[in-house]
Amino acid sequence: MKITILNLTLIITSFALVSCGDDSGSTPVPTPTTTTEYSGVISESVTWTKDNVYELSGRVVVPSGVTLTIEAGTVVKAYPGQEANACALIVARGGKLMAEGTAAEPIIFTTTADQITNTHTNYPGFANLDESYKGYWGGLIVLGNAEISADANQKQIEGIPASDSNGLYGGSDNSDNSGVIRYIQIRHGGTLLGDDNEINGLTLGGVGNGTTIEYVEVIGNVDDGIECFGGSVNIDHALVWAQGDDAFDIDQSYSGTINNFMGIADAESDHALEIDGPEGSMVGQFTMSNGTLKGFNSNGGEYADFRKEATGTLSNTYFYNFSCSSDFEIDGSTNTNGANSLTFSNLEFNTSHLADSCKNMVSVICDDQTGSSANFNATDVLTASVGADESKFTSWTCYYREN
Ligand SMILES: [Ca+2]
Ligand SMILES: [Ca+2]
Ligand SMILES: [Ca+2]
Ligand SMILES: [Ca+2]
Repeated sequence: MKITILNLTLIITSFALVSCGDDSGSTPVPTPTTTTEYSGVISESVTWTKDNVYELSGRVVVPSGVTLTIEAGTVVKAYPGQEANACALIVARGGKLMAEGTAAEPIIFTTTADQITNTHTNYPGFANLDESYKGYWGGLIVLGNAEISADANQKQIEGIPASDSNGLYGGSDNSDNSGVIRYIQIRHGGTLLGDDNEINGLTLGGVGNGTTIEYVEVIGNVDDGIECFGGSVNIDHALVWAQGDDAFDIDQSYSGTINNFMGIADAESDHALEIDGPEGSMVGQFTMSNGTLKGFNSNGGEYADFRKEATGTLSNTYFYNFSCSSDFEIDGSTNTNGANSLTFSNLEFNTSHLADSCKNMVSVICDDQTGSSANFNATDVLTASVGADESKFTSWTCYYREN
């Protein structure tokens, strides 16, 4: 498929000067002048600039050998699409995304129904849509050549039809570089495609640790906020708010580090953490540290589900506001990856909001713990002494702007 670029609208540039004769005011900010629509494969490297609005239709692919650069402050809006034609931005293996926002000017990926622009008075907060609006488009999918643990050394990513080879991920290069993602928001995505065929806010398939991912917020996604299918990329400063499934989901022996993370559940959320084990012979170790995870006390949001053979370390993480029925589950009677291959340290649970009968959470939630294969070190607290450094999120996320 070739790229189509349509200049849909040309809005007369307007400057927000109250009086033409008054030159003492602040510098006027031009409104975006052009809306540019993309669909299909981007055939050559291109830069998207903040003076335009970019609209995505169907799958938009950054293929091998091509770099998509997105300027700080750029707003990218996606059309809804249906099922196999759901709208997503896909960085294929060998392609690069250089999306370098700043705290003052994050890059926003959202739906065409969202009226936010970089000149909106509430940018980068909400315009007309809040976190409850979900599933208006797909999401951002980055695929790389790093190792995955699966029944083959490359797989087709969820949500992309098997006929599209740009959906393949996995390989042997753990230092693979898919670019830079910094200060971005991903809003209102997660179009459902059917069973086991879902789009997360940020999907990372076999992404290597030459890639930089830091300061990411996912808001109101139907499925998971961030899901890692194998790969070795590290993620710093990630916040997921009001996801429909899990805030952070790990599969296929993801072996990177997620450091300084937050998950804020709503009534529709499932687990804060859902961690699966290897699906092939490669056994990788995930590392998650310095997290703050908020449940939804009345009915939504479980703590965590560590599925059979999950292998790695969760440390310095604070859980609060979860419901009485929430569980912290460790599946399987044995972990053949070796004793102590799943380690929890310095976990704190605040259950002070619950009825007395619900307060002994640590023993309740570990009822599926499996002896030496999982070390558990947790305390019930009133005030957190571990958790995320929230100062990394306060100035640029919707969550902190709106709460
Ligand atoms: Ca998912
Ligand atoms: Ca789940
Ligand atoms: Ca999930
Ligand atoms: Ca999963």
